Amino acid sequence: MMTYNLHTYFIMGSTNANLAILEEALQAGITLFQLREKGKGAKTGDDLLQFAKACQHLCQQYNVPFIVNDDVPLAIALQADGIHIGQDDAHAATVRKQLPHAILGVSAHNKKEIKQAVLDGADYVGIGPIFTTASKDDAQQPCGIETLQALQEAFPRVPKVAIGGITTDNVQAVRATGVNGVAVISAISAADDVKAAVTSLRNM
Ligand code: 3NM
Repeated sequence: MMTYNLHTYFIMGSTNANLAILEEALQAGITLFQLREKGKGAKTGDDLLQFAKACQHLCQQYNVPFIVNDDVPLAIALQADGIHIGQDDAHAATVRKQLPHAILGVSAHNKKEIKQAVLDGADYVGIGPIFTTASKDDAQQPCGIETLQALQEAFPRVPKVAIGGITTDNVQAVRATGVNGVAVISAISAADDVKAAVTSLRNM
């Protein structure tokens, strides 16, 4: 498995960003990237394959692992560095078998789901949404910093990335819980200045 760092994890798809934004974010020092191609107008088929390849190529240039959200066949076809799945996606233990050497991330919302993710072979868990998010249609209720803190204390050695509504204004409070990293879509993809946004998120 490729070594990876959850610290400043950028997630995007062609519906909320583009290759220029990804390259700027890579230049500014994101540590991990996830292609999450969802929502109205999402690419499919060969369009998706070509876009994914272009994202992967950029990530390789900056030595940042390339993770695919949800799409196991795409991750296999591209030999992606990792795959991230939610609770409603394919079963984590099955994905672990299909991609034995990939970084495997699993979204989890409570102690039970974290325990199961670890048993299934997850390398890290995504906890969220921490705050209200406009970037995920089917997001659960925000859990807040206190729940994140409690989950961190319950499983201090399980690598965790916090997600959902994280911005330069609240990232400090999120990092103070001791989680390994923060994952964002809009704080980078919708920033007026992508470089400044990544720099702030990294340094806070
Ligand atoms: N997953 P933004 S919240 C992709 O709760 C995703 O598991 C979430 O986007 C979860 O940084 C979310 O713009 C959206 O809030 C994150």
